[in-house]
Amino acid sequence: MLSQKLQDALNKQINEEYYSSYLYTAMVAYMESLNLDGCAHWMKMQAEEEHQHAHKIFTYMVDRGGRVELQAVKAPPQEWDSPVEAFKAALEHEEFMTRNINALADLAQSEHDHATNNLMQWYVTEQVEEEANVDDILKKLEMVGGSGQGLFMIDRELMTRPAPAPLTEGGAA
Ligand code: OFO
Repeated sequence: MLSQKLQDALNKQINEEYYSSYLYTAMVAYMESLNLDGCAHWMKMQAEEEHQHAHKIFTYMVDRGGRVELQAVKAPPQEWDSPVEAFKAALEHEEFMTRNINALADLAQSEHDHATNNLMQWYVTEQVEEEANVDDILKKLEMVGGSGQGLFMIDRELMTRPAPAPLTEGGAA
């Protein structure tokens, strides 16, 4: 059985993952407003992946006999100064999410809840990828000065991001 403290922390993380999905969806709208179809596509795939992240914790809590309690998702920003600034905000957000996951793993370990710790280790690994993916795009955008033909090429490349593969439920990847 999940402790109340862990249950509250997992419910909060579900909310953060839904917020992530909402944030990236706001970035889809922003990129669409600039006619950057590839950037918009990449953000859309990211938003879908975040939805999966929320659902994975949801299913895990149900499996453990916990009670999922959905909270209000706050409104994301709507505008950024440039595509570079949007990807910078995405990277900062992923760093924030990594800190949340690490805190959850610490809590699970302090409670000797091995199953929750196991689930959190999946997210720890996932966060390495999340940060690296955004950082890679950000560096490329900065390399081309965030505009002109370079931006056009990167936008085309981002259009090739595949849809996220379905995750298995619960603790396994
Ligand atoms: Fe769920 O990893 Fe990004 O936020």
